[in-house]
Amino acid sequence: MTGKQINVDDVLVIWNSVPPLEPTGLVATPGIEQVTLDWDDNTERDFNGYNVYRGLTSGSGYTKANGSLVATSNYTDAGLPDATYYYVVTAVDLGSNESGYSNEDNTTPLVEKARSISVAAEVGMQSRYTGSFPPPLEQEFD
Ligand SMILES: [Ca+2]
Ligand SMILES: [Ca+2]
Repeated sequence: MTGKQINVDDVLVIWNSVPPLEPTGLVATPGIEQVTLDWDDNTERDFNGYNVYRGLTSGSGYTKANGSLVATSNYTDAGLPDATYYYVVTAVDLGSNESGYSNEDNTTPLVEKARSISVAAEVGMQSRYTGSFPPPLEQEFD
């Protein structure tokens, strides 16, 4: 390594001594045994990526859900057992400085088996009743 490269590294260390701002606008949306997360973009010049943290209680006990850093401000957390999940995300810069947690959001993934039973129940009820079926259930069957 030349002296010049060492100097550049020194500058990066100074540049990166400040962690990114915590991400904002995190929203968790349930899917079938998965959760889709979206949040606002970070704009730091030394921004490098995001980490996604998942927990089973609000406010603490999160574990990292992603492997390598997430490059874009969204993430799909797939293969989830039936439970309510609490999420926060952080931003990481090129110096590996990590922000504080974003806002927390939580959701409960849909379960494939329950969804099938609900569809069968709806079809059965529609054949027996002439009245309109409660509309909120229909939103789950996109
Ligand atoms: Ca920084
Ligand atoms: Ca986003």
